Amino acid sequence: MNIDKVEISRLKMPLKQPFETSFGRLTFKDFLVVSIHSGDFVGYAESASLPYPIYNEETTGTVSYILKEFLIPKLFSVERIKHPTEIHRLFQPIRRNNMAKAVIDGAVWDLYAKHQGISLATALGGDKKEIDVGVSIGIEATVGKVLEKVERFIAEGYKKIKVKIKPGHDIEVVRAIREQFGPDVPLMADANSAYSLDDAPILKQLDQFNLIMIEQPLAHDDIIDHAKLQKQLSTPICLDESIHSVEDARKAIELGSCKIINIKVGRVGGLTEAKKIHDLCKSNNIPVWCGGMLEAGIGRAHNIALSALDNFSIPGDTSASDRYWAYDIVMPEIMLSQPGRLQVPDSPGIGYEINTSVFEQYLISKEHFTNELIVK
Ligand code: OSB
Ligand code: MG
Repeated sequence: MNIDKVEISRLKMPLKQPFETSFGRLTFKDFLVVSIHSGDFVGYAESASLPYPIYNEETTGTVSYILKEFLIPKLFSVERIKHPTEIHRLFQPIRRNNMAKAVIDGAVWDLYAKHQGISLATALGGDKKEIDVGVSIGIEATVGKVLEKVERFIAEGYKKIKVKIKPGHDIEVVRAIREQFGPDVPLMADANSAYSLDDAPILKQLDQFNLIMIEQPLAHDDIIDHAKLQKQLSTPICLDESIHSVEDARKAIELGSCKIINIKVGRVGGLTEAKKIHDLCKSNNIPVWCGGMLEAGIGRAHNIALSALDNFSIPGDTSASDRYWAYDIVMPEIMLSQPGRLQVPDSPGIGYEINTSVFEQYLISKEHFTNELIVK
């Protein structure tokens, strides 16, 4: 594939309702859509970044900078791309900045699948036709408000209910959900690094509620204390923030820091690395699931394709478009095909078209880059 042009669009989309975690409150998503043009084909991806460096160190501003200064010039430095796995290698000399790398990696994967006339899921090696999905519920002003949301999402058939917790908003929330909805609701809690090892007695109390897992209870950069904590808990620990690469995953598995891994394409630097983590976990009997970063439709479509791989055996956070958005940027919008299930598209690439009128409505700026080194 020869790359003719790269476009970066910056979009700002209001969330239907604020989304709060232990690290802060979000009222909108500010992100980039990168499109990579090659002949008649266009590959798309969206940045997982948030407007503030509160989940990881990246922001939509840093992603934009790294793309323009380093990654796009590097992309244009190669004459032809034969396979998308070359991108991860190409970007290896640049340290971290995984969300910036992932957006080019993802757009090249979509482009490649379109060139081959196959779905992105097929290109990645996934063969599920449908996936089970869950939903993530933020911290609310009252426990009653959390319960209202749980009720609505159970009614929609979501296969996993994840609630955000933080000190002072934990045992009470989980107990109230179990009391109201019973022991069979597939329930988990995500702490986004809000606790330390000193809080082990509180976290141990969660064992009585039979949660599927507790996600990232301790520091965002820790795998040592998580291993110590896992020895004290019967609830499986799932790592999110701590895992940036297949090497991180290998070390966490070796140490016993977790029994489950949440794979986010942006956090690990793209689909190539995401698949490697999937494969490593599979051979170690560690189930994985696809996390979310409040994506709009393009990011959601990538998550659906990745989730078609077989070791994505726990429902992910990829809910339907209407979970967060009044209008989504893709056509058709992402909708449940059956209660709690999404179809994996079989048309080429991500399998969704851009809804240009919605896209234009949320567009803040657009820049394009062409390969000046190529003489046409
Ligand atoms: O920790 O999984 C997380 C959203 C933003 C940043 C971090 C996280 C989340 C979510 C929402 O839990 C997942 C989603 O619905 O996209
Ligand atoms: Mg998380």
